Amino acid sequence: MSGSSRVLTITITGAAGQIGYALLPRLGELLFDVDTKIVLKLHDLDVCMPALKAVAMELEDCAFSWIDKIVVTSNLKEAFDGCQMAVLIGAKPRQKGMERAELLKQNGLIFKEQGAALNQYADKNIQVLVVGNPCNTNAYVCLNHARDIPSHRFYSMSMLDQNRAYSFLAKQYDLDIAMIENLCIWGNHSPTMYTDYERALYNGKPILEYIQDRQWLANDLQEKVANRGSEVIAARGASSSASAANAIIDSLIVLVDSEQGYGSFSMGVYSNGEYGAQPGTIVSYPCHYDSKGRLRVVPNISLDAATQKRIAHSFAEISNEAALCRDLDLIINDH
Ligand code: NAX
Repeated sequence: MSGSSRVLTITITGAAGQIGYALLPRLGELLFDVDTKIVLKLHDLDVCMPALKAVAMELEDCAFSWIDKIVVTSNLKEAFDGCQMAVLIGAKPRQKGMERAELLKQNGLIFKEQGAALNQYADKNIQVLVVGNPCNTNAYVCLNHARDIPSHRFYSMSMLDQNRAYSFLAKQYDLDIAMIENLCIWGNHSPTMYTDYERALYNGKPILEYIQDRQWLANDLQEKVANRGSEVIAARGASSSASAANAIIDSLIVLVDSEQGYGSFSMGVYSNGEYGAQPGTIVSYPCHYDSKGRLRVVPNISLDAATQKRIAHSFAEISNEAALCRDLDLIINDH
């Protein structure tokens, strides 16, 4: 490393894919300090090595001052050795006609292997963001095979859903998106997720003071957020990449810098049973940094019966996926 004092080692799996391509050039946005540089470890399957080498060439050709070194590998030991932050994107996509159980099984095997490798080779203070779907359950499998790494260091991404909700709301009511806060996602990254508009703020005041149309918020907004991924696939013939990469950057910024004075944000975190979820599963909640600088689920949110019911439905889906993983022998004992 030339003349700089710190390095942050970040591993990206599935780096040769669509999201990887949109994400990698933006990772410099994580550095708030010019003295820090990133060692980038790019992992993908053997068959993708030529494509991944090309991505590395392009990154070199960007002449980024924030890159210390790029490692291209299909070997998990090399990928995770000393890694301080991992973004697990690599996953098997759902094929036409594939049962959800089969999808869970194929991905569960990937995340089981990666959890064990993280446990063996990564820095024990690592933070792991799981993006590959089904991301909540993949994170659950992964942490269960990384028993020496604290479970609360595993996250799944719900920031894209949050960003979609911000955007739909701003567009529908012609709002300044920069003035919206605390619009968070509860539950699974799936159509059962719940967008919590009741606690959202606009210009520091409850958004419900500005928007009277509860029908739109309780129904249309929910559907729009839940269906946006499919809408992009239908239009583009591929799933969201640029917006997913952007949401990864937003999530990582929250994780690397606890001192930005955020309000609430959406993150799939290790549940201790908050608000009735199954303890040990990975659940998206409104999160914040508490007074001690710890990332926590926002406490004492009062939920009316209708909201509670919707959230419970999504929590139940996460529990069912966890049970399926146990049936498939992807989990031996919960943490
Ligand atoms: P691509 O198919 O373009 O790329 C996936 C990459 O993963 C490929 O290069 C593939 O070779 C690699 N891969 C597969 N198995 C692997 C393994 N065992 N180890 C390492 N690499 C492996 O998909 P892309 O569009 O990049 O999407 C990746 C994942 O993100 C998918 O599972 C997708 O469903 C998920 N998403 C999650 C989102 C979220 O909000 N949590 C939103 C975007 C996206 O849909």
